[in-house]
Amino acid sequence: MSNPLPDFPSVEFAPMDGGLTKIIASTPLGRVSILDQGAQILEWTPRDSPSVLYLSPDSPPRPGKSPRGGIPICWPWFGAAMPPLPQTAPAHGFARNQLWRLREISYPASRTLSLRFELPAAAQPDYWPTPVRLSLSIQIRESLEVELLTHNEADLSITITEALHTYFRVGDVRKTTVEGLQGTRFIDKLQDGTPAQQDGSVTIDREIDRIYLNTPHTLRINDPLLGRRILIEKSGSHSTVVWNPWIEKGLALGDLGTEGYLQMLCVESGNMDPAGIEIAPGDTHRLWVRYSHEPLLRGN
Ligand code: TA6
Repeated sequence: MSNPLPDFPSVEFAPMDGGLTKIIASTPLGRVSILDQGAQILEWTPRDSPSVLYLSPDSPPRPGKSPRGGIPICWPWFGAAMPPLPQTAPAHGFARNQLWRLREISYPASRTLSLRFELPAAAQPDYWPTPVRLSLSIQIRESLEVELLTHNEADLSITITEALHTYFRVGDVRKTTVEGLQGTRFIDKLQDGTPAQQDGSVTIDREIDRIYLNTPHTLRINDPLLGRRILIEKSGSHSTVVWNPWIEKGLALGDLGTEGYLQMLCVESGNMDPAGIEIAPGDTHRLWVRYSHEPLLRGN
């Protein structure tokens, strides 16, 4: 590791172009960097493993545009903005393009660090006036825990769709598999939303863009090239997206280089089923994910 981990948790603030700030949280167990815009986790490098998240070198942080990689937050809608939202409303919601505030740094246990960010109410655009409190908590241990809380302060129910749009770094996506989705139904966004069923593990040999429904359970990403298995445990998430743009779409994105698609795989946890999640007045919806990693031994 170029920059060795400290003996004690520490937090540094690095100014970025466009007045943005990168928060670098280091502990003896790993390092996480977070952009204040979107409270977007950019990198997570555990003590004994290469970076677990993919971050495109061709997508530097810019005001109002989330970098391609890390864990962008899709909220309060997933995918394209649908009427009655204005056509100018951004894909995947506005939360990832707004400046969040770092509200709390705590050390819940030795060698552990926790940070909590809040989206200021003023950051909510006029076309989405609903009084809601949105916060993101990040806990760094051997694993990385991410919790997105949506507290409905309105006196009416609200319905949202949401995702932690996580880009994982893989050795070669063509040799990577996703386990835990076998037998589940999915919406294939590349086949006009045609419903289908997953047969066996998910393998990637072309563009893939699927919303797997009723998938609250733990998933595993097997990466034989990096000799690593990534585990995704979650709660408050009913659906999972698996996405890789492959060659053509990867080039068309313009910020993934020519071969970036080979080193990334999005396995997104959230509630992307178009029906969404309904939150009653005064209630809080909790989306929680724990990412961890373990060696992938040959044959297992
Ligand atoms: O989650 C998959 C997806 O909805 C794809 O359809 C593609 O649009 C991807 O998100 C990237 O979205 P972004 O707005 O970050 O470029």
